[in-house]
Amino acid sequence: MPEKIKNYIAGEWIEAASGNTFESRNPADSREVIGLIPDSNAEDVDKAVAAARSAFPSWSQTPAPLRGEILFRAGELLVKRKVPLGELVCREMGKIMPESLGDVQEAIDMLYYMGGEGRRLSGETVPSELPNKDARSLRAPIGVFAQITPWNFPIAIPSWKLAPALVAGNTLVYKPAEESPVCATRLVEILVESGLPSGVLNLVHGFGESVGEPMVRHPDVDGVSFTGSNAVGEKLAAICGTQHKDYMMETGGKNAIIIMDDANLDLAVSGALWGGFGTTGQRCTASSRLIVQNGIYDRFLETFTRRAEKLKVGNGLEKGLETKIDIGPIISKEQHQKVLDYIEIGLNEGATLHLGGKPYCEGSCAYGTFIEPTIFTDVRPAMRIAQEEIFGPVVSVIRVSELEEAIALANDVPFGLSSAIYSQDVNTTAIAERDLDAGLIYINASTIGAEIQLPFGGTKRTGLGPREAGGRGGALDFYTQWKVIYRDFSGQLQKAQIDD
Ligand code: UN1
Repeated sequence: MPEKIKNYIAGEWIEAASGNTFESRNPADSREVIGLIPDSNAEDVDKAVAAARSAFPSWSQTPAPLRGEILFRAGELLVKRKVPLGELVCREMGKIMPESLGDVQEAIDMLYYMGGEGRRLSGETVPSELPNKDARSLRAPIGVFAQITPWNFPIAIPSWKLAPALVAGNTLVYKPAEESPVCATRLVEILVESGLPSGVLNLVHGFGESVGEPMVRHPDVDGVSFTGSNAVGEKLAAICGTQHKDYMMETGGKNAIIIMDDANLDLAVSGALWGGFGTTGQRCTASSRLIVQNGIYDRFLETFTRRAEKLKVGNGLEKGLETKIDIGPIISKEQHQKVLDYIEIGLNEGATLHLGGKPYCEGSCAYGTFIEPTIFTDVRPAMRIAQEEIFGPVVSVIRVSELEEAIALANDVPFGLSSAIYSQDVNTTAIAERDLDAGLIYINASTIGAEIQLPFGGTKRTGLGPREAGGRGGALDFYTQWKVIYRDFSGQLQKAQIDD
């Protein structure tokens, strides 16, 4: 029997107002239903927002170190449950076991980090221009945030949003992706078990139109954080703009690795395989373009192809193969079709299908949504497969002759999330650091694998609003507002800026 999942509103686990449910299924084997999920609507959203609003005064006045301790305890529980949670990530979202454990680890990192921020939410104390007066700034909580998370990092990305917002003293209404609701529920349970008071975090399951949009439009919501498609992010930002809400939208990438003639070939190939096919290409940071210099091109392509051919596609939980599978399924039938459509588009545009390109259906994989690792060559930079986010195991290889040309091509896409370069020349990599237009730059490393203690996000259509993750300069700037205190203890009227 699939588990019956509930919403968590005002400190209670309850069904959706409609009483309806939808299924969460294993993308590696669609015969397996993992949970029956509340199909919520605006009525549930209203209840959740009301609960968050009424919890705000007391939570925002709870000392930040105590708020941080709750997050720290949640981190410790995640450590204890890392393996069963990793298995759930693998089962519900499909990523292979080492990456599923990594997903949980990223949340542990974030909870520990934000736990520490409880004792560090610092502002500035500066001298006043007047005697017997002091001047300082502090970070104040904002209010109720609506948070919407994607399925591709079903534990990690929720932690990026929940942890900084909570340590900063805000209260939340939270809608996880409909594809990974059981993972999100486990994380919320852990936060509740760690001591989060009723109403501070409210979980509402459901779909974008019936839950996400009503959350964003709700007049009592002060700010919105969303990770997902560019189209939805822009639409939600527009709503926030007209309602004077803060927003943070993380919406995609079309990332490139530049491989220069002087690169360490094996290292560059390993990075390209990990960035291109890791998580089945379903990362905003995936390396979907490989921009390779002429002199190394043939050797690179030969080695890259030989190693890509050996990648093992399959169900990451298959007995005996848990550590041998390299590429899991695509999250859903719709996404599977979308990736296959892009392969068709690439062929129609005249690119050469160098490897893969077909659904993978061997053995029990017939019940899942798998695709072979796919490599396109003879890709012109203007082709759609080189411009649009595919979110699948599809990599385009592009040949260049100069560094300047490589950087210009890497930048010539609507997104600017993550760029990488492999070269052993310090001057070459310094120029790349300066000229690559992206929020994350990797030198002699792949485009994936950002760490939580620095801001995550990018330029152009990759995002709107402040950066995710990190502390100052990142998420804490979004989830707090500055309050400046001038305290005059002179007992006289003192006038700043006025000559007496
Ligand atoms: C995403 O792809 O949406 O940097 C997030 C990385 C991971 C997070 C990716 N730590 O690849």
